[in-house]
Amino acid sequence: MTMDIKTFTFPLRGDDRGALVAVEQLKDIPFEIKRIYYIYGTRSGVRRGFHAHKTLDQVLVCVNGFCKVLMDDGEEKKTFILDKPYEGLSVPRHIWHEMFDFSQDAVLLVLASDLYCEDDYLRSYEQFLTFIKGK
Ligand code: T46
Repeated sequence: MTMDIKTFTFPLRGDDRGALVAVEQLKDIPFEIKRIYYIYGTRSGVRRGFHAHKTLDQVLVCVNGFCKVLMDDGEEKKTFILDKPYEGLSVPRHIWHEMFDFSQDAVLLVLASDLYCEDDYLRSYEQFLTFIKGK
């Protein structure tokens, strides 16, 4: 199986005043955005995530600083670096993900296809493997 992770380069609409990036649902990313959240002030050495989602699709954008994202579909693992405020990285449903190596100034913006629902999380790796094997 090859992991279907997409990267998006958003159009830059800046001018001599500085940069501006706009992201539109169903145009720049392939789903309707129902929720936005962001992670910042992550302490050095902290690793976050450690879960997959049953139905949620997301796009991550590191709008300041940088961080890394490990993605795992149960067979293959890939690590991505997010360090450009005009680039998005998809985290599709059914992908185990971990975010790490946050720079001190990192701001990780997340565009999500649905509202927060704790029942959508697969928070243990065993639960994740059982879920994807039963697909
Ligand atoms: C994900 C990665 C990329 C809420 O109440 N509402 C929300 O919308 C979110 C995202 C979280 N929470 C609560 C749930 C926990 O009590 O905030 C607390 C911290 O969330 P969590 O430990 O899940 O954070 P991360 O950084 O491990 O994961 C987050 C998202 O939860 C997750 O969906 O894919 O970022």
